[in-house]
Amino acid sequence: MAHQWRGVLREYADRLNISDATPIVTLGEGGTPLIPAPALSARTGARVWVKFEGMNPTGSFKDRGMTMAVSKAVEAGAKAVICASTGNTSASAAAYATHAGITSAVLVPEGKIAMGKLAQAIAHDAQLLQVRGNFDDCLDIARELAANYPVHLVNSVNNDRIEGQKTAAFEVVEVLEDAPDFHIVPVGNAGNYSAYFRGYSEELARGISTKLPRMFGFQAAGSAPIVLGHVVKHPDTIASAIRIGNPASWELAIAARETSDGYFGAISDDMILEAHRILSAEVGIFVEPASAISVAGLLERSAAGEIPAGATVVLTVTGHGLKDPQWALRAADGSDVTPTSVAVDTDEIADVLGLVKATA
Ligand code: AN7
Repeated sequence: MAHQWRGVLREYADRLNISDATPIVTLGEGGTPLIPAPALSARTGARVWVKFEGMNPTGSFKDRGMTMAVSKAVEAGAKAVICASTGNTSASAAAYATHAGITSAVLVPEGKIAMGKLAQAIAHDAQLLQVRGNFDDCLDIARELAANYPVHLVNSVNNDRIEGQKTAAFEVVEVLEDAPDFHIVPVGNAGNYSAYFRGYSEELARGISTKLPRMFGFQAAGSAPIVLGHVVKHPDTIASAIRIGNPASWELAIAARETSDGYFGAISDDMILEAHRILSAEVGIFVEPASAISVAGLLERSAAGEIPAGATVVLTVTGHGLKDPQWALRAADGSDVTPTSVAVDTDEIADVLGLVKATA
């Protein structure tokens, strides 16, 4: 029988805290492609690879953590899960909960999550509430509810989430046959940054890899608490997934940066959108704006002379472009892109396309 990828819990059963008693709730997450990006290598002189996490079942990296968190919740007898979310966590929690036959409640900041993600959570039958506050308010309330009511918290403050997400680092090491020199991720709650660091640290300890990558994380300039060193009360960015002012994994992330000789930087929304265009139009990978910050971060660090020629760099792009596609229809000058309309007329269309008939 042809081999089908079995999801991260089964593929990495020996590396995770699961047992025969753990009911495995999976939608086949993980096993995502690590794609060479020649256009980014040409721009930087580094050897650049893109870990395309939009290829997960609900279109983001959250599925790696959610298979673990929901499986462990069901093992513990939970009948309901709860999370706060900027969108992707809610879509993932809703899908895994419904697959397990339990309910999900999700709290999202009103009017501030991408339509694709809102649609996913609703399609997967979540009890979705739009809170008139920001993500940080939603997370405070989700934690309070989980502490006082019979609902299981599946935000990344739940260590099971980080455990599941560390598997992405295992996959990178398998493909490259070592850790890369640099690993770049977008940062919101800094859960994923911390998860990659954990995964790479475990590979090094097992003797599978020879080094830790330098972990580079990027936040949106209007929403950059770790870079600034203080909570941002009113975070703002078009990259709604990482519009987070008080990251849950702040301390883990600082420790990971110190151990890996890493870096946190801030990127403007304009640069995020520029990187989004480059990744779409030059590499052929469509992501949501928050994910494009990995590309923007690479270009910024490269321009600053901080990425040596020939270095191996892995960029995680965290969420699929179809979740929040509107940004592709905005030109570099900010105007709307309007596709040209033509008649049902081959000659006219050839002319508009600039095609010249081949002569015999
Ligand atoms: C596409 O869905 O926090 O630094 O509630 O959706 O681990 O938080 C999403 C975060 C990066 C940041 N890219 O990861 C949520 C949520 C995308 C994301 C991040 C998120 P963390």
